[in-house]
Amino acid sequence: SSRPSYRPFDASTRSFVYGLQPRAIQGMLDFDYSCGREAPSVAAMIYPFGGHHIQKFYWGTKETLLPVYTSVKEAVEKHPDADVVVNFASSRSVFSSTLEIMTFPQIKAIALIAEGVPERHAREILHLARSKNVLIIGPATVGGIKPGCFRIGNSGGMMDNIISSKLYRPGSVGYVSKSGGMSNELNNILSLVTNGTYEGIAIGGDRYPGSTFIDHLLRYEQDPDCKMLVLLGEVGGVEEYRVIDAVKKGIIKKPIVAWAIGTCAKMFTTEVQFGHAGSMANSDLETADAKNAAMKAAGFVVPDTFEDLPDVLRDTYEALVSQGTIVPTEERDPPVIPMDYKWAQELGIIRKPAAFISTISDERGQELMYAGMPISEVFKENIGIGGVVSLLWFKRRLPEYATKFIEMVLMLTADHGPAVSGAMNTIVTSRAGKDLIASICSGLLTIGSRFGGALDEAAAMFSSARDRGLSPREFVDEARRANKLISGIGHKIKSVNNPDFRVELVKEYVQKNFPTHTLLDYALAVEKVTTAKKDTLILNVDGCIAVCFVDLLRDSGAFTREEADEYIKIGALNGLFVLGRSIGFIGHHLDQKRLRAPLYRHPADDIFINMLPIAQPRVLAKAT
Ligand code: Q5B
Repeated sequence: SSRPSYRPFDASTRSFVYGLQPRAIQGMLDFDYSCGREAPSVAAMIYPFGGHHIQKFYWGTKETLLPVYTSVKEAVEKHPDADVVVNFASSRSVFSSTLEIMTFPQIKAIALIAEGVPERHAREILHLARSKNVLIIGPATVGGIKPGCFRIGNSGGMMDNIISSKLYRPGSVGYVSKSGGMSNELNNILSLVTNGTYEGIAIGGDRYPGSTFIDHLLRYEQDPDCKMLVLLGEVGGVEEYRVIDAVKKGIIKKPIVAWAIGTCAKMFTTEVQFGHAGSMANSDLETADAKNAAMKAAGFVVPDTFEDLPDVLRDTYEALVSQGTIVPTEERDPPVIPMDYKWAQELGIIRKPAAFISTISDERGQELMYAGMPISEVFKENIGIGGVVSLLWFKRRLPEYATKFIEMVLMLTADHGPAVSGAMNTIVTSRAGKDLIASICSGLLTIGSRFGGALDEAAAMFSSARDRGLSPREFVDEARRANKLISGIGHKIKSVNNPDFRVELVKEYVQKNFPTHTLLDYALAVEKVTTAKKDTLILNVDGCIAVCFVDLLRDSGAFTREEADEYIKIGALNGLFVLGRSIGFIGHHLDQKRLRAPLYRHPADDIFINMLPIAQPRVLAKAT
């Protein structure tokens, strides 16, 4: 890479993220976008499991795709411009993955996010990284941030925090701290009292971090764009003394503001271990007070208390401005970062018209609801399948005689033997090796105006005729004149002498239980006329159910007249036959599978095949 070694990250840094971390990657891409970067800082993900694939991310308001490779080797070969790895591998696999990553000289910096990495592993990584000149940040860290350029993983917090701390553009202050949380605090303070962060690294709280305070401060010292240094140390360890040494030797010359956290440790009577593995004083030298005093003595700007830190930062910064070392640039407007739709919706700040409306059921709450009735109530009240149909089809409870009627219809339309056209198709499809859904769909698709699907039209024809005041004979004559079969009349095998018992059962139930059955009576009068002509022209099962359902819709008191008419128009009644007969079709499919029935081929001698001679084309006389 063309970057100087003191500047491992810039606005063209490209990285790999090791591990599947879509949220962190989206955070990095949102940061990049806010900085006005031309290309995302993440080139690809590396994840050894689950195979090659691509994942989709937002790039501003648009979307972009990132590849997921299963090996570091492939990622490195495909993206020679990427020289940083943000390694999210767990404490168990971080050691082996980092050793593997370091076999590729293309990689110049690795951030190790995992906590709980064994110290022996951390030291080995550190040792190898030194020999290979690889910068290691971590383990046990959020990483760091280079405003306007590059964000390691989740560093800097949520996007609103990044914007309010002005991390979308570089400032002049380079800091190094142990903790990611304190880094966020520093970013905030620096944005308020200086022109902001130039680069901030959280080295992590372990005893053996891959890089320490001095490594980063020496980089900042060399970097001409970094004008002021901040060291946020803490109780435990002696790393601050290495910085003191460098200042004393004149290796670090830039103004350095410093504070060691943990001065309160002296208020405890025993040794205190703070949140970090390394934050415990093992000698007087390692106390925060000793470090603050030594840093002050060496010429660092050390406030009296942590609360005074913003003041000394401001003073130091303003002195650099008045010297002309820092020339504040004009502030640009904070970038507008598109908010995730889901998040904005959760905050209640956007709305959009729904593409679908649904009014019958809802599974989003604690309990599934059918038309407002919790599923537990459905069982407590024992409303049966008829009750469930009335809720989901008609969005209301129907009187018991009506729900029992629905159940009766489902029971007596459930099947009518294997010879009916729908069952035949189910059987033939099943024997062709198809599955249950394909087989029953084949049967269901046969239901139509001639077979099983005559209910809606029967309801419409009979009620229209009756409503128009036609006598049964006038109705039959009108249909004949119009050359129209009356839906609900006629049967292939049932007749006056071979009555359909299903029809008898329906008639008996309705005459006994319905408050009125005027359309049934009308249909029976029509049947008298049609059967006088031919004894198979009976009121069939479709017709009988249809006219009875019209009586129910119109006279049960549960529907308005408009609703009753609408249900006929939108095909609710055929739904009864479809639902009922599905039971039988499923039975036929299972039956064929159980019987291991082979592929069916219809015997050719049962088909009259006659190839009519092809008409000879007339030879047209050639125009001369
Ligand atoms: N003619 C059902 O026909 C069938 C007439 C009519 C006036 C009529 C036929 C029809 C209307 C549709 C209907 C539901 C195709 C039937 C069902 C479920 C099932 C099935 C199962 C199960 C029977 C002979 C003569 C001709 C016709 C005249 C016939 N129908 N006139 N109105 N509706 N009905 N479908 O026996 O003068 O001789 O030329 O389409 O309601 O599907 O079990 O199988 O549970 O699975 O083949 O019960 O009626 O009679 O067409 O030879 O006609 O009667 O004009 O007169 P067929 P065709 P003409 S229940």
